[in-house]
Amino acid sequence: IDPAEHRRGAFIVLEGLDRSGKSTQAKLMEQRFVELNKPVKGMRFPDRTTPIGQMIDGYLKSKVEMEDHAIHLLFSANRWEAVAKIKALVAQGTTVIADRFFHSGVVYSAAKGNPALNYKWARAPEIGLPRPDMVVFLDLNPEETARRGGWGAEKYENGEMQMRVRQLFRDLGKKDIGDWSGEKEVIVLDAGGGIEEVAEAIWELVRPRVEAVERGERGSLKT
Ligand code: 2DT
Ligand code: MG
Repeated sequence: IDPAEHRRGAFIVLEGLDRSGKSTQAKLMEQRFVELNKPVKGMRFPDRTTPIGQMIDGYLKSKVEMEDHAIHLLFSANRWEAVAKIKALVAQGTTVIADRFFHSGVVYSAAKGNPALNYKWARAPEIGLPRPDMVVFLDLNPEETARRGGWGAEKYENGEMQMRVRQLFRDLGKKDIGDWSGEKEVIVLDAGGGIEEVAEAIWELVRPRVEAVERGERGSLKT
């Protein structure tokens, strides 16, 4: 038996402000895996294709209003409904690259400044979700992302909100995940360079982590 057959895939998440290049970079990372003949699957959150995702889409497009806690729980539910698929893919050895995951959930809700919805409350429904092997935050000044255009049509796409989101992500860059591994919640990466330059910088971070997963050093997916 080839032990490689039993190795799990990695679970990698890209986070960033709107228009920070996440989707482009997720695609480029996916291509690297394809070129290396490693099985890979891209996912994105919110997944607007499910019934819950359609409700979220309506909210983000301001077609419906929703109470802050209620929409938070829908974003979370939209992840929970994908858990079985993520676990199955990873277990079969496929690396999953997600464009946003629960850190966006916690940070965007906490950034709203609703005193009844703090970080701790927002984190609670995410407890038990698979924990990514690595979360990379593509750090960019909101003034720069605004310059890239295509911004302002959806909820949260305003300068003030984006500033708060950025600050909270940067704070997570200093926060330990709390399991004594010394790993941080997110790795903050300067995403101000060109597309290829940023892709290379992401790959330099991700590759060794993926290789550690492949060597079996990181055990099974944590929660
Ligand atoms: P996209 O532009 O990437 O489609 O995201 N958001 C996202 C939340 O508020 N909570 C979440 O849990 C997630 C995954 C970030 C649409 C917006 O939804 C925000 C931007
Ligand atoms: Mg967006």
